[in-house]
Amino acid sequence: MNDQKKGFVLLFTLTFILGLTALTLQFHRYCQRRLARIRWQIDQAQAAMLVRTGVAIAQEILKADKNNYDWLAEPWHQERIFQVSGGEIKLNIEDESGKINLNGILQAEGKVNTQLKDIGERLLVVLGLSHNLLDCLLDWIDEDEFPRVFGAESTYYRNLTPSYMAANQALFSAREISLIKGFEKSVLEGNEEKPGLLNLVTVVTDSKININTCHPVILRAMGFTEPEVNEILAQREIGPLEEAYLMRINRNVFLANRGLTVFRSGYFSVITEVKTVSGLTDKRRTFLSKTEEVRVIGGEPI
Ligand SMILES: [Ca+2]
Ligand SMILES: [Ca+2]
Repeated sequence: MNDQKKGFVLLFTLTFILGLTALTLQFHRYCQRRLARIRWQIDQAQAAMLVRTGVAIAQEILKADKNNYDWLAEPWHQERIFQVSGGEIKLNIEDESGKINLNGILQAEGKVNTQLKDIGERLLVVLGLSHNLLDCLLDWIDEDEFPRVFGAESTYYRNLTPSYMAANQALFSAREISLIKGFEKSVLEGNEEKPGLLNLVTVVTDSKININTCHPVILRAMGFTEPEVNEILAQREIGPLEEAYLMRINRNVFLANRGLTVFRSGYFSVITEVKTVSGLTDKRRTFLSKTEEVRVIGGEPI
């Protein structure tokens, strides 16, 4: 073989080796990406399994509560942390029946639940807002496109950027109210002095409010005065409330709200904060009904 041929073979071999190396590197990067994707999918599945485990534990905790009241000093309300083989689960159970059901204000065929509407309006006032804001909420939920005096329908929302339409149906989630005119972020999230509306309202209950667990501002919204609320809170530190006690505190207010007041809850939510062994985190709220058995009725990421 002459030198020219040898040079050609060497050049061909080098080019071949370089090409093969490039291909190998490309394949290696592809495998790494695939592996990362598979690891991510396994992590996601692991986190979902931890959430399901947490919810199942919460269901057992609530099933074990068989007394005729629900009160914040009961075991179901204690925060729990579990270390399991797939990671860590932090559990908190909240009482949805301690909140105001916004969907309940408007009943079938557009009929207004006046008792609940009164509570809703007074709640807005206690939070330092105008009670007229409720008109916007009712317009958002009601089927028609006729705005109430202080309300807003699609004509208003179509002029926003980005524009959208009024839902004209029951709220899917309490967070949906951020789309409604007047329900600004500060109203929803609150501040050091005032609780945020999002912590006080729900869309999943039968509209009955558990007076043993509701926030003090909801007691104010029912019509109890501030000194009366303080007395009720002191009593709730000692034990669950009773009808006779509330009649003594303020007979008229208790009777005015009696149809909506309960001492035992039918609806709860479980907040599961999970962390897989590889560090993936997930936080979600799962809604539970305890009206007959304890069953899952919905959920959302937080
Ligand atoms: Ca109980
Ligand atoms: Ca409407």
